[in-house]
Amino acid sequence: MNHNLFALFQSRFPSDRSKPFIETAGGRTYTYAEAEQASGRFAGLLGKLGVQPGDRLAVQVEKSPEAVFLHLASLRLGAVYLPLNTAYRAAEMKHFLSDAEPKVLVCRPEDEAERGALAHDRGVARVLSLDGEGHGSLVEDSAGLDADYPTAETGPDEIAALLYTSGTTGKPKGAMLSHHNLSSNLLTLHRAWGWNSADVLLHALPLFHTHGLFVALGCVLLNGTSMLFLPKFDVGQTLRLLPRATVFMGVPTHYVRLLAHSGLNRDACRTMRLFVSGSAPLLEETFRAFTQRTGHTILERCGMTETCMNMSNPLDGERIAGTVGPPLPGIEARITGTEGKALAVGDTGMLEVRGPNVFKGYWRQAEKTAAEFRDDGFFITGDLARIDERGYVSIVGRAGDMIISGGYNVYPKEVEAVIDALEGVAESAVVGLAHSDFGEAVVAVVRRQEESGGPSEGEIIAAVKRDLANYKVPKRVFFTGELPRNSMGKVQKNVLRESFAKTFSTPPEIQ
Ligand code: MCA
Repeated sequence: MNHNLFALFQSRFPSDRSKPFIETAGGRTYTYAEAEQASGRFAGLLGKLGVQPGDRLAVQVEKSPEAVFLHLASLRLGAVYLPLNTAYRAAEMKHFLSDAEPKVLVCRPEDEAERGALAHDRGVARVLSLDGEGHGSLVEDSAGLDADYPTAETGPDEIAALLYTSGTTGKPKGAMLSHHNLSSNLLTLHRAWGWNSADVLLHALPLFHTHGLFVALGCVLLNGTSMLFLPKFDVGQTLRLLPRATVFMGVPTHYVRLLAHSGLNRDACRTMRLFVSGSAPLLEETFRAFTQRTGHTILERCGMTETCMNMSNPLDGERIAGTVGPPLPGIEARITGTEGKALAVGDTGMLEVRGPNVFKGYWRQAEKTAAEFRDDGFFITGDLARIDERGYVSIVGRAGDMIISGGYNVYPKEVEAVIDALEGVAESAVVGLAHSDFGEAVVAVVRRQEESGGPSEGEIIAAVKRDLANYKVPKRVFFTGELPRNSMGKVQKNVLRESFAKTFSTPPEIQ
């Protein structure tokens, strides 16, 4: 049996390949035949460029149907797909390209010169381009190639994708996801969420993270049906297309913004059967407001880059606000205290999970991988949680200082390193403060070497904007003469969160 994820997807394509797969916001439709042929041609080109099974394929491109076909091509080749957030700046890309050592990089045409130089300096054999409209050397150079590319035979534990997730030390680590990690989890989700032949997904998520690339796109591919495909989330476009969809997946910010628009009502949701939320905690007020407004109860689930999905509220059964539901079938969850001892039902501690969905480890980081697994194979998620008597899991916090802003993980150390390197800055502490749109917003508290001298708030924000992805940039920078520390000398970020929460004004109401 070929465990290649593409082979599984292809086995579920409609026998009539002329069936629609993607309909873009502009109304253009791509069939399953086009997906099969384009991904075959792309695989043929990448193979000609020397991409072998196990080689990394780095991709930093705008969301487009061709980007989906490129992901399928990578799977067909048995290559390791490395999707990169389009907001990543050159400084971040240097790390990814040095660490992953991809054979080929596919980037936006406008980035080709700068990213191309970075890539060549790090031994990348070839740089191809792809823009949001489906043009670029990837498409041109593969145009005449044979579309019938034989899917590589892969074992279940071979790596299908490498997704970087920052670490508390600030340097992102590559999470290795195998073909079986993904196929087992997607088949579980497809069943658990009741996918059927009438389903149409409204896809408004980016394609460079688990939620949009595996959970949303993967369920559609397993279902062999179509999706309405937005280049990025837009409230108006979403409301326009909802009456033609049956399933929507989003982060809490999507739901907050939809609720802020008077166009969200029962009529707009008349064809919908399922709204899924994840990537960040859904506020109970958002959960309730959405039910009141639309009559639909959001299904909140929980996952990680390292595990894809772990828990989910039930499709049929009570969906409880503030919980992410019980573990999915085939996945075990437990709460542990110090030294990994299992705690009693209802107690709060570290959430650990075990199952076929749990990744193969961090790329070239054996020690960090070992540190995050127990001897019995449970993965230490870093989330603080409790499990109630019905088995429903509630995430109550995070062990580290990680901030989740609009569904993206932000690790304070990465931002603090940029600020601390600035002339005139003595030290900084980055925390997440409540934000009505993004859930949490990145905020920096800075102690300057001189009370009055040193960089201004605007200069600090500009400096971070230069080096890091836009969503990591502090929304505010506050100055202080002293950072609060505990007896061990560790900065007390909880104290900062309390003292600055009052001063951090929430943004003007969204439309
Ligand atoms: C954009 N901005 C943000 C964010 N996104 N600021 C903080 N947090 C964000 N997430 C800022 C930009 O820097 C810019 O500021 C301004 O907002 C407008 O940028 P734009 O790109 O237009 O923003 P947007 O279109 O409003 O995007 C907000 C968004 C987006 C739709 C919530 O962030 C998004 O699509 N989030 C989804 C993330 C996701 O897919 N997460 C799944 C990860 P300025 O103008 O000052 O530069 S997978 C995962 O978490 C696990 C595995 C799981 O369980 O799913």
